[in-house]
Order: sequence, then structure tokens, then C-alpha cells
Amino acid sequence: MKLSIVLSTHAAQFAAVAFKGDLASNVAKIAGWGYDGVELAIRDPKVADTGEMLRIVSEHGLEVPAIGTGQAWGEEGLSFTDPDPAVRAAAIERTISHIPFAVRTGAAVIIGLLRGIVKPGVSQAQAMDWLVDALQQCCAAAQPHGVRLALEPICRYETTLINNLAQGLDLLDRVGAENMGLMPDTFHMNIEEPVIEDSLRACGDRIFHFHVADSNRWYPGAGHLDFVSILDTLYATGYQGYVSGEFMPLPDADTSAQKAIAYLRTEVGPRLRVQA
Ligand code: LER
Ligand code: MN
Repeated sequence: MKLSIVLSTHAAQFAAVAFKGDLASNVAKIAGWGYDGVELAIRDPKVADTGEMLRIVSEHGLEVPAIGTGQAWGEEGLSFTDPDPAVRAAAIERTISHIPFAVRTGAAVIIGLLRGIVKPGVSQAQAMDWLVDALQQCCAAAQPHGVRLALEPICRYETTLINNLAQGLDLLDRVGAENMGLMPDTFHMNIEEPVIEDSLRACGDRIFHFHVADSNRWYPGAGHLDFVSILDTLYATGYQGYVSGEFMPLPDADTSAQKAIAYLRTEVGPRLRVQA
């Protein structure tokens, strides 16, 4: 089981990230606890020293399986579905600007909240059209570089666009790009999917990255999700990527990260039918 954890490269408002700021010391701790990778949440590659980030991460033998982009929404309000065409264009440009670092790391570019929400005065159909158009542009820009995009279905309390995996698969059909897949998140699936395992099976080989938190968005093992069943189903789809921890820093960041890896490696891993 390849394990990573989300790490924000600078201060951010989003709560379910265990680590923020001071990259070097966070990466050192994460590597020391036995993680294989870090998923980097980067607001704007233009103002981030991505070369230095890569140096720090590589020095500790870690990989970067995915790049999170949602802070451009959380901190700046960029989205693919804003009624203002300039905001939509900026969101597309920002996504495309992640491609060089994705090439250097082999990371997938995550599309989470950057898709936006259906704003007042905008119809659902119009928002979906804008979303499809934006994703087609981003996928077309990423494709020649071999970069993949991973769309995250996010629960109803955070967005009105693409809440479950079935809607995600429909969106992939509309976008029609081979380099676009899904990033299921167990926290959101626990809210939206009737049967998590059935929804994962329906994705087949379209899962490009995977987020884990328990039902209460604490570290895996702190709630009631059945991670043996969920990860068995995930790996049975042929998924060979990372399982990436995105959970609340509770009771504190260090404890949550250590509890997550201890639980997944020693309690869940040995009980999986499909080892990955
Ligand atoms: C981000 O990966 C996520 O899961 C969302 O809840 C962001 O708000
Ligand atoms: Mn997530």
C-alpha cells in the first residue's frame, strides 16, 4: 500500500489538512513516520518555489503522487463555473500552470473545489457546460505532457456540482479525455454513496488518485468506515496508485498522521485480499 498525506505548502483556510507551512520540517517528519509520498496542495505555482519543494521531497525519498489545486478557490475564488468569463479563464490558466511541476513529479493534478459551485442566476446546465469546456481545455493542455487530471466528487455540503462517483463518471464521458479520471474521497463517499464498494467497482480503471479520512473526517481508524472492504474493492479495480490521507489535524497533526499510517499498515494492510 503506497501511502501519502496531504501537505499544504503554505498557510491555508481548508481545515482537513494535517500539515501546513514549514515544508522541510513537515516532509522530514512524514518521511520518518514511513509515508511513501506527499500530496502537495499548491495555490499558485508562480509564487511557489517548486524546484525547492522537489529538492526537499526527493532528499527524503518521497514521491509526489498528486497536486491539490483547491486553494485557488478557497483563497482567491477562482472557479471553472463562475459567471465571470475572466474568473473562469483564470481558473483554467491556473490549472494549466500546474502542468510543469506535474511533469517533473509524475503527479496527477486534482480538480476538487476549483470546479466551483452553481452561483445564483446560473442554471445547473450552464454550469455543467462551462465545467465540461474548462476540463476539455485543461486535459488538452496536459495530454501532450502525459499529465493526468483527477476530478474529486465532493459532498453536497461543499458543492452543488458532481457530488458522487456516478455523476463523476457521466462527466468523464462528456469530457471525453483519456487523461481525465476520478479521485474518490472516503469522507465524501460516506455521505453520498449508497454502497461505497459498488460505486468504486463501477469506476473500473477510471480511478486516478484516492483520498482517505474516516467517517468523521478524523484519521482512518477513528470512525466507522470499513477500510479493509473499501481498499480491497479499490485494489480489485486494478488501482495501483496512492492512498492519500486528507483528514483533520486532530487531536493534533502529528498524532493524526502517525495513527493513520499505523492503522492502515498494521491493522488494514495485512487483512487485504488484494495486496498493492
Ligand atoms: C479536497 O480534497 C476535499 O476533499 C474537499 O472537501 C475540499 O473542501
Ligand atoms: Mn478530498
